[in-house]
Amino acid sequence: MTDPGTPDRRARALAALADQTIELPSWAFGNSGTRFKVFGQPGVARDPFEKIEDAAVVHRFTGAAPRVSLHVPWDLVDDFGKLAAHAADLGVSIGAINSNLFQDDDYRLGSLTHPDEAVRRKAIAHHTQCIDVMRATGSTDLKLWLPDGTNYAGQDDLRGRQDRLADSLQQVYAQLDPGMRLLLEYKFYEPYFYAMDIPDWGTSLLHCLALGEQATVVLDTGHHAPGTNIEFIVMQLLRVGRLGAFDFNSRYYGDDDLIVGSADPFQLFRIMNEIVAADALRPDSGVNFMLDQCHNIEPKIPGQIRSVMNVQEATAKALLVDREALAAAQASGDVLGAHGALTDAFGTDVRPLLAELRESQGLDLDPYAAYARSGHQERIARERVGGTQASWGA
Ligand code: LRH
Ligand code: MN
Repeated sequence: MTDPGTPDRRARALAALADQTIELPSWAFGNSGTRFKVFGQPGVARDPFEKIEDAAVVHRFTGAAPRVSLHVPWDLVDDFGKLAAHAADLGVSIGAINSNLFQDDDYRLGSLTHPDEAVRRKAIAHHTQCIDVMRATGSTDLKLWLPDGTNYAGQDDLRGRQDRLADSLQQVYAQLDPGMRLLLEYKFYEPYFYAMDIPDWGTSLLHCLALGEQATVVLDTGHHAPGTNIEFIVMQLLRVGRLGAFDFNSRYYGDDDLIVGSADPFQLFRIMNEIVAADALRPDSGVNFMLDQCHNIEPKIPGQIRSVMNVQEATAKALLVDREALAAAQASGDVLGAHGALTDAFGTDVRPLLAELRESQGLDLDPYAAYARSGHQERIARERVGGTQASWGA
């Protein structure tokens, strides 16, 4: 049993954890569900301003969530400068701007891949709008999940769609200002079931390499076939310098968008272990750690607080891996010794270390419990009456 908690390793872990930031998705604060039902809940945000207020509450209790990503058109407002100022007043900032190509009838047979040039032009123009929002909010990340795909073999020419996609992406990429990035997200199935046009990391990477340095891959942890070794993909994308961001969540079967680490905490640990091993936790590593979740049945703000805490816990365990012992065991072919170096760290209770971090930041040692005691949830349930609750898709 290696001792993962040497004073020196704990000190380095505390320093790295103090710099860790996790970006929250605005849509996590709206109602969400499945095709069967979208449930309402008391106190849910009714507009982007209230979504940002909720995100700022998560940051106030965790100290680790200073950015909120927006989704266009779900978060459309008349004045994005005003929204960004509202965020700044609350101690947070606007993060990635997400485009939306998955709720328009014109995109039934595709958007950036559509056979009809006019439809592709419309989808490209949507990104022009998103880039204008970025200029107004000071955002640097344009996040593009491509929902395009086909449902039946032969429905369309797979190669033709790739060629049209490459051309459309080039036209979007050409509009980026220096310092801006295109984050290209893949997904292996849904909303199409025969072929998605960007189904995997390799396809996203190929398009990013063709576009240029400002194009990187988004890895959504819910977008892989069951059993996929996601940390291998993390390692490979870091190795080629093209891991731009994570969309953290967890799943049992499909793209369930559940609380990160709730379904498979060991997988989240293995992912963060590759991040730490590649020294990619640094704020300037270029990896944007974002959540992409839906709290269908549980309260939104506590759900996001628990999510941030889960990422911090997995990160703390990864930072406590005895890397010298691991490297020595790997070099000497000590299979179980090497595996043990990871499982020892994973088995470490890091809550005292995180309590120490929060104490040093003037935060409550247990943000989740502190929020429950704060009465904030009851207050917004009382105050937010009338109007229409924000909802996935509305
Ligand atoms: C697609 C996705 C994408 C977002 C959406 C909210 O499944 O992961 O990142 O646009 O969820
Ligand atoms: Mn996602």
